[in-house]
Amino acid sequence: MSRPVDVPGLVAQARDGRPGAVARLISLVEDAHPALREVMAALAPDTGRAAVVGLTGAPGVGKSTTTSALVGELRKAGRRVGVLAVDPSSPFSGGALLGDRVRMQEHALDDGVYIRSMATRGHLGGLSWATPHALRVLDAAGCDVVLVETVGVGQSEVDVAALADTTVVLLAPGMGDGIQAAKAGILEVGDVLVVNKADRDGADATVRDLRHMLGLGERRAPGDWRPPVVRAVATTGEGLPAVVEALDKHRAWLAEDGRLERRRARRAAGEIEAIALTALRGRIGDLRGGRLLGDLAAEVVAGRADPYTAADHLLANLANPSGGAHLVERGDHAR
Ligand SMILES: Nc1nc2c(ncn2[C@@H]2O[C@H](COP(=O)(O)OP(=O)(O)OP(=O)(O)O)[C@@H](O)[C@H]2O)c(=O)[nH]1
Ligand SMILES: [Mg+2]
Repeated sequence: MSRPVDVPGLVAQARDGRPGAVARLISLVEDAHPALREVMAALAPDTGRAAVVGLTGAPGVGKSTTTSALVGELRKAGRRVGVLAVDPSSPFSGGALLGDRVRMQEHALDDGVYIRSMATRGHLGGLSWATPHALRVLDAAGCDVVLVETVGVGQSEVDVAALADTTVVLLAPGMGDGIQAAKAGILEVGDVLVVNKADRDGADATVRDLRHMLGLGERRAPGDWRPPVVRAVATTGEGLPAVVEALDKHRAWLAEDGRLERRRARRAAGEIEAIALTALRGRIGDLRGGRLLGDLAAEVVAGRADPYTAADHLLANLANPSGGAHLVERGDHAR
């Protein structure tokens, strides 16, 4: 499966913004390819420039349409844009996101735009390291802004916020969207709130509700960020300049007082932890020819050991795999 990869060559091409190389590198991420370690090492010096913007919101609220409109707006200003459409519910690329790709086709021939769908379900921990790795690739490839859209499922809203420098929460008029978002804790992660579909009835009421809710939750110190509520019609591009302005303002606010560095340090810590945990799981799986965990589980099921003792045993074997201590021989299960 893992055919040899010319990492230095690919990385050099990606740094020049060559789409084929960027695509190949992100595929390596999706495949959890063994060459990733070398890829990430080679990319590291070129990362840290891109502004990462996450877009989230309920299904159908207009995330993809807004992403596409944002690309158009950012391109007017000559900025290089990456788009990562992340589907945490699917192990396949494309699929659910195919429709989005079609919509994105107006940007397909623009070499200042790189668009990619990515499936992350194949990985333990879902988004946990695949998306940050793909962000590194796009960052090193010279994207000024990377837009990350997730399919609106469950916790992914909050996950995407943990990855982004700036999180855009999209809402639409009606359906008590604002209230639902507040309940789900989505409003808290929003640095910019966009009321999309403002061409529909009820947009004013939704904006008012949101401002009210944000006011209620307010315990802000001077200098704290106040999430602006911006009205937009993604299908026509109306309001999109105001969205970009809000993103830039948030970016400028982040640049003060080391906020951006702190956010990124938190993100890097999560990424390191995710890699370490994945490695740890792999090592646990490999213990005693891949049988130790199963053997211990059988002991626990049979009532000959408790799960804590079994876990201690697993950890002891990790620290000293050749130690050869056996749970049963040690008599930990005495009963
Ligand atoms: N009237 C109106 N329709 C919109 C607007 N923005 C998006 N739509 C429509 O709403 C539908 C859903 O838009 P998408 O952009 O696919 O929404 P999404 O949030 O990406 O949806 P999922 O990826 O399925 O969660 C499409 O039919 C869009 O054309 C808008 O501002 N006004
Ligand atoms: Mg979509």
